[in-house]
Amino acid sequence: MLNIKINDMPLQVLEGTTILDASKNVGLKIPTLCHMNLKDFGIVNQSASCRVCMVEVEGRPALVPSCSELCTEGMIIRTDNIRAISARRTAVELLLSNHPFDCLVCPKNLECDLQALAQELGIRHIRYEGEKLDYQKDTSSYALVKDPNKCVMCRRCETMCNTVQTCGILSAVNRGFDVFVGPAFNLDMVDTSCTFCGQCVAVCPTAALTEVNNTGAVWEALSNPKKHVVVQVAPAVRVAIGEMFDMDPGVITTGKLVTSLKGLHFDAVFDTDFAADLTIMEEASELINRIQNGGTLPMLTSCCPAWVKFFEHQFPDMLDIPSTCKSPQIMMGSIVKSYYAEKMNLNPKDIVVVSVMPCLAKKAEAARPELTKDDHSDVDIVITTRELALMLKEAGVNFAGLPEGEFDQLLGESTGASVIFGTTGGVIEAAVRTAYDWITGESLEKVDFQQLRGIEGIRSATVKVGDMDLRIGIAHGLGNARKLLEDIRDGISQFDAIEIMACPGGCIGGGGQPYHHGDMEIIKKRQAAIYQEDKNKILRKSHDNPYIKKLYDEYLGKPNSEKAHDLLHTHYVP
Ligand code: HC1
Ligand code: SF4
Repeated sequence: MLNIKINDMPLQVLEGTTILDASKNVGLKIPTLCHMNLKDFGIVNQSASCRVCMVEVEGRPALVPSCSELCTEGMIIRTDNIRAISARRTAVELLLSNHPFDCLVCPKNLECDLQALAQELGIRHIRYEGEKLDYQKDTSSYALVKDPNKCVMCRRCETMCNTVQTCGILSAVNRGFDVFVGPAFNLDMVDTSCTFCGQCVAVCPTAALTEVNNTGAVWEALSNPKKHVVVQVAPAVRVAIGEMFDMDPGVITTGKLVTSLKGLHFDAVFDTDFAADLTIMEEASELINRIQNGGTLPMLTSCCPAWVKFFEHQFPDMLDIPSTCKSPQIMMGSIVKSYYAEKMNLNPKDIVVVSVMPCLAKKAEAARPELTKDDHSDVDIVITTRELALMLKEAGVNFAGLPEGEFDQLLGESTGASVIFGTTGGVIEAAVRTAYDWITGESLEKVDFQQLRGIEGIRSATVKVGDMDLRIGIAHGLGNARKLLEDIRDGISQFDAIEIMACPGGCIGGGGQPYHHGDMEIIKKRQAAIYQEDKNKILRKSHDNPYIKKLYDEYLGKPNSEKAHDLLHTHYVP
């Protein structure tokens, strides 16, 4: 233990503690911009580039950045004197000196950390005038927009992309005033191996990286009387959207969400959870088939589109191991434009399927050419949790005060198994619940598989299914996924089934969710809410969903039937 003093307060801290963390532990706030410590995921961005967190250390002639300076025995620190405060103001003024001043129309207006800092530090006048950059925005992808003019070189996106996701897309381009973070040779994002996971967007403090905003397209569809507009909502949205309306993280808002969407006049409000149940029917059948008939193992889950893009780019030699199942979002679109269209006597071309997703990669997934059939896409427009919240704000909806609504049938009923898709470990737990019943011919009583839950990046468990030991691997975050796959390729690990989600925490931590500003407690509260929602359900196994049974009886036949294959399965391209 080290003895230190912060602002005259004697403290004991562990060796290796930074001044910033020591201050935080005793409730002192030192402002930062570049710093990011997602400690449960072992992620720290310590570039110390913004110089906003400067503090005074007795005996040191210059101020020091508290995010990277470690405490030493006897250190005497001042975080609150005028010298430290004016250094912070100067650092922020310098950042603002060449930053665009279009805050009122900026996509990050009121969500921007730089704007918040200027406000907190009482900056009313900028003493410096720097040269403004005038780069083109990169709007090349369906998922994200890169505006180099708003980059403050905090390098948070780089840490996410290169260290956590191991995608290696982002690094410093140019030098001096012209510097910004982008792909090598300033390539368009669409020409890189970007997975569109959106984790760079999730941590960008300004609007240098934002999502492609599709809210205009949704308003347009809703105002077109010739279109039948159907909306679906992903599992993770319901435990996070409340945060955009001052509700506590982890409040379950499923019913309010449905009411809010009906209020926007969608013609039908369906649940992606229904399609998650459908995914389990197909995926569990595929897994059992592979196990019993000597197929390729392990089978990898395929519902996360950033993960799909990652293995297509990084593991082209292993394209036979992922499940061929389309993701629940795409299965829903496919069923809406076939089964539902037939039932409602609608031409699929007159139906617009809108998805509300916690994810940016879902935007790119919907645009994949192989997910287009007979000249129409399975899903037409994807908006994120944040975009839906913005639409509801535009419409003046008092979200927190809404009554609880119910999803529409035929495609609105779901089980607890589908809800847990929203968190790491949930998809495979849902698959095990069904595979167990199907393999043993018995009805599993205890459906909570605690051994598959948690927040560690790579987890493994063996689940007894009758006489069989089902070996399961789980990874979240693409860096963890890479490690797991490399171990499989090298024969170090052997599994029967593996779940991978690209975002830390799974979809609850998706790039389209309300910004958590690095507070991991928020992710944990969303996760707890997902498991609570599962517990609240009367039915907790996908194959018990009566509307899923109806869909197979009336339309698809059996899981993995020819029709199911045609509508619900896909292939991968290296
Ligand atoms: Fe997900 Fe999925 S769980 S991928 O995280 O399989 O986005 O929420 O919708 O499709 O169901 C996301 C969430 C989501 C799909 C499902
Ligand atoms: Fe990297 Fe993901 Fe951002 Fe693409 S979307 S640049 S892969 S962090």
